[in-house]
Amino acid sequence: MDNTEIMVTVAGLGLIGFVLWYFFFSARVVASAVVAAGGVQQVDITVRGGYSPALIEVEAGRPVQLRFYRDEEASCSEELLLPDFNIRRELPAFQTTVVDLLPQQPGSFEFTCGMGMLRGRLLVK
Ligand SMILES: [Cu+2]
Repeated sequence: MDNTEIMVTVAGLGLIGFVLWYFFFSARVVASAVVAAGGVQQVDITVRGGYSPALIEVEAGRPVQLRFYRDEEASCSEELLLPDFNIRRELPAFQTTVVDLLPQQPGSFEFTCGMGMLRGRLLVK
């Protein structure tokens, strides 16, 4: 191998490493619910230009309480939709809005802002 080949190989390995790192760490952004008294699965979500965390893992058959704190006034995030649960909710700025639901079935359920621009996902196991 000459120097160019070595450089290309190193760059390629670096890129692969980066992709693996990215997926590994994105996977870790999945938040599992904290099970509070009464078996309610609570998750705190910050809303600011997106949902953080955007991937939330919960267990089926147990009540879920999503606590959205909207940390901005940007109008994009003022409405929250969880179509699979028929939920449409206003999120007042700088307040926590509690959304209760009971996922009966395992699955992957999207939640979005009113325009479908901000996206998050509830993974029910
Ligand atoms: Cu929006």
